[in-house]
Amino acid sequence: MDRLFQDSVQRKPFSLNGQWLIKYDRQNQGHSGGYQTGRMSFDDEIYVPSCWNFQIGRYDYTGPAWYCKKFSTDQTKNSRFIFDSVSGQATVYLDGAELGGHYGSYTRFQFDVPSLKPGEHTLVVRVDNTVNDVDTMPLKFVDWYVYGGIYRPVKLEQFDDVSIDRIHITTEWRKLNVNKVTVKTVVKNWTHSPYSDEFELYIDSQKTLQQKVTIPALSTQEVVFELEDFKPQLWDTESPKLYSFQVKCRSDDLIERSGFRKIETSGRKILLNGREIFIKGVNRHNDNPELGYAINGPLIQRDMQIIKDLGANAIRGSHYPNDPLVLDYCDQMGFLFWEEIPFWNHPAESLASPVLETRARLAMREMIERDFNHPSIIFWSIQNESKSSSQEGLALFSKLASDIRMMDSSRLVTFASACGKNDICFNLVDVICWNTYPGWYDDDEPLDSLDTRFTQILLSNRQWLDEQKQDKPYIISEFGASALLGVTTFDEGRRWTENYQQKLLTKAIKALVESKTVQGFFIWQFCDGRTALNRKVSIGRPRTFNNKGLVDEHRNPKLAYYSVRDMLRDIPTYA
Ligand code: ADA
Repeated sequence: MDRLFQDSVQRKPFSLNGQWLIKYDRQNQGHSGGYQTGRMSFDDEIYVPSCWNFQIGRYDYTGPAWYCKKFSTDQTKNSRFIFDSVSGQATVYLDGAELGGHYGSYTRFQFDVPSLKPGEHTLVVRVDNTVNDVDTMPLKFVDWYVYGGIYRPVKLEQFDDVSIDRIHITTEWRKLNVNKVTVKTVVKNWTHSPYSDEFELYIDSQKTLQQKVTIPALSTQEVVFELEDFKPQLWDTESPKLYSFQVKCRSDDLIERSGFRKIETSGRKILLNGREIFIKGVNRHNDNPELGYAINGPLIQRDMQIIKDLGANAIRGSHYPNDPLVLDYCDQMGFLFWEEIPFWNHPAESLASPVLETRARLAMREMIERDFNHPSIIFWSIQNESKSSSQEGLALFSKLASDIRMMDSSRLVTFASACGKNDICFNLVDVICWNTYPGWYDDDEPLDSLDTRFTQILLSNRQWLDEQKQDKPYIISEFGASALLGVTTFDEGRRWTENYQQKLLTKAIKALVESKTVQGFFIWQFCDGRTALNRKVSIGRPRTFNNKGLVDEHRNPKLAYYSVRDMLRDIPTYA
């Protein structure tokens, strides 16, 4: 996995990025045609990581495609093939034999091959980004672009005898002080004999603890370090202090980076290290007009700088697990991050599907396992705008909420509701989040009095929450208006102009701050982004883009960007 820091000293990973061959398989003939061997004729070459939609003529391709890469190794070694993200259903074949499959477009998966023989190998991946109306994540009806392909890095790691597979750092607090830090690692012994070794923990390159451990043959075991006297400086938005944790033994090491902060609620307040915070956030798709989901490091860094400059302190990673690079930047730049699974506008019938349940719970587990150590993440979100007013929603979201709390009790649970006062799932969450679009999807009110209308909505929602005994923080997780870059006017009431968006957002933010009803907001959205091509979505989306960005898809600022920046910079993060 590409990170912003060195994640191992001893490992020499073998990158499988670069040129691959690709065969599109619209008729789904690959299995009967023996494509898993990689011996068919191909349509093209393709660079990995990338989205195939950027190949000429493939901009709208949805369905299966077969990727193939040949590579050579020179010694017999225990091998692990790691895929950071592949769209939809991936099935991986090595030298014609199936290694396994994985469903879920935005998380990491891997396959282990003990004692891989030296020589030339053929790696084939069948990638299928087909979506339907029932049990895919996301569904066919979605307001962003479901790109296809192998769009995050692929690599091969090789091990002699053991591999240190994961580090999870948990903190036990005594009031606002770190009482104990536990560094839990998972170690795999690949060999047929027990492995005994001294395992060492280094914090910021200082050897801190060590212990002798024996891992039984062919098994996986936890090695746990407990730090009773470690008193770290805390991480916060102003001073995002990070520490490096290296666990090493004779034949492997793994480095993680983390920080220490306490996030909790107290009545309606959200407290970071005991201080009440106000969230000034933007929603961001990890997308780019030339690269799609394969948006790279420099472009991600630039987005982060633009958002910092805007005066925001938080980012919602709408609507799927983000690239680990985004999270690394958030950690080191002091952003608060909301992460969610691609559960978007699923109707009640779909929420009852056992296949969807399995997929959603897997996505949640993989996201939390992968991103557990990022101090920037404060919210795990169950879903966006799915039917949380239905019994089907309540049943499934209850399971997801308890899955989250079982895996990680140190963060806040939420979801973005579009059901408003009909929602029956607010008991499941720590923070109530509500998407609302006054002045855009409802046109009851002239733009001039929109601040009054926005305030009325907020007050009435808060009052309703009080009646429901939901004494919890309340956040507006989406609001906004579309504007086409360059379309300006003297007539501010004209939709789609930069002026309308500017006025709507400034009035909304004023109401959000002055009404004192919310603990924060996330503007929809940071930048314009490509949306689905089907008529149902694109008919209301000029250029087939969701145009509600503060900047357009090339990150050129609209008028609203400057006005919002002036406002956000003046809103303090800490009360
Ligand atoms: C929804 C949804 C977003 C986007 C937005 C809009 O609330 O969560 O993904 O589609 O509406 O622009 O309408």
